[in-house]
Amino acid sequence: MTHMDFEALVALLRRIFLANGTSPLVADSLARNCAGAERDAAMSHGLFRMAGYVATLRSGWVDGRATPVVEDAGASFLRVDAANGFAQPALAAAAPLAMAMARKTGACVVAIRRSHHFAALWPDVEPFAEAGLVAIAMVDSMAVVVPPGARRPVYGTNPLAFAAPREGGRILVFDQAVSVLAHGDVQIAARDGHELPPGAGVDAAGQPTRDPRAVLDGGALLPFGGHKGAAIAMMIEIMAGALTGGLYSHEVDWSAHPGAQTPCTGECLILIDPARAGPAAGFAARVEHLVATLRAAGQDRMPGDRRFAAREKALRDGVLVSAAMLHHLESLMG
Ligand code: NDP
Ligand code: PYC
Repeated sequence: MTHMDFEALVALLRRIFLANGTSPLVADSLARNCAGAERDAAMSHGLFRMAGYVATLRSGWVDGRATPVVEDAGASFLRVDAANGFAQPALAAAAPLAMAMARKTGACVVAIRRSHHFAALWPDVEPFAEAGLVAIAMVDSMAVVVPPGARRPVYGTNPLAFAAPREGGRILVFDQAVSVLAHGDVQIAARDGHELPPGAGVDAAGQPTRDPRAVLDGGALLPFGGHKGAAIAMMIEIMAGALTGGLYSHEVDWSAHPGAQTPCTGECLILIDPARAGPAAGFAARVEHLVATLRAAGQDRMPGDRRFAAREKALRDGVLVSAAMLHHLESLMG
């Protein structure tokens, strides 16, 4: 195991993306995102994902040099055509205008279509909360989640991320898949020979299973909370796959591109300026009051706490990377 400086890790991943044909802008964006996930111990979307990015780029399914097009669709609505490229550079292209619109009108919807999202979603909301806005992001993915009573998967693992400013420059963030487990965690469990928790998935015959391979080989994941999680999955399909003009998870068809792993769907981001509801400092204080109440009631871990602690440690000591992973990353250069 080596402790790697975070910026050195970003630079290594950047070289891998460039070596596999992305533009410098896309390489910067994805390298920082993926290294950031590893730094934050968000392992399901950290270095483990690099092989999938590279296989997808090599398959021709995604355009690693796409130039997103930002379209002004109203006082509080931006449409973004990611042009079959990655979602993160598309969001970055829209972000300055989206923030200005949210500040001017109180809110802004950013509707991104034809976008590949293969990452954790918190990087898409955190910067906005750090800038004083409330941010909610939704992405649909690929059909691996079976709705209650259904015989086949229809929904994606559809993450939902929320971030709000707190006092003292801090933020409150959650980011969660709509399935009991992210698909990435099922792949990691299969790789490491671990069982899934009960109630996470079914096998190809629709029977409950704790075997990650059975879920991956024709089985499916289940939404968290039964029909309640399924309703959130449905909302995310509509917000990210319909409102944006993108695809639903069940419409993703990469069969002509062996090796492709990044779903090409849509992303919906909603920004709200809390200053419109009263002084911004008052909103942050209200969020802080809720956090204090939760802690006083006995909840000692807020969403985001674990990641922020991992981030602080990694920025101080370096990101822990195994020799085997470094070797693997080198092998992705060409
Ligand atoms: P987790 O279940 O690990 O965590 C979900 C949220 O709950 C996090 O904000 C986490 O905070 C928080 N949390 C976890 N345990 C506790 C606890 N005991 N008390 C309080 N809060 C807690 O995430 P998922 O497995 O659902 O998702 C993992 C990642 O996968 C996400 O980043 C998601 O965006 C990504 N994903 C991406 C997809 C895509 O299409 N791009 C599809 C599906 C998932 P903390 O992070 O601090 O632990
Ligand atoms: O982990 O579920 C997941 C996932 C799907 C697409 C990217 N990540």
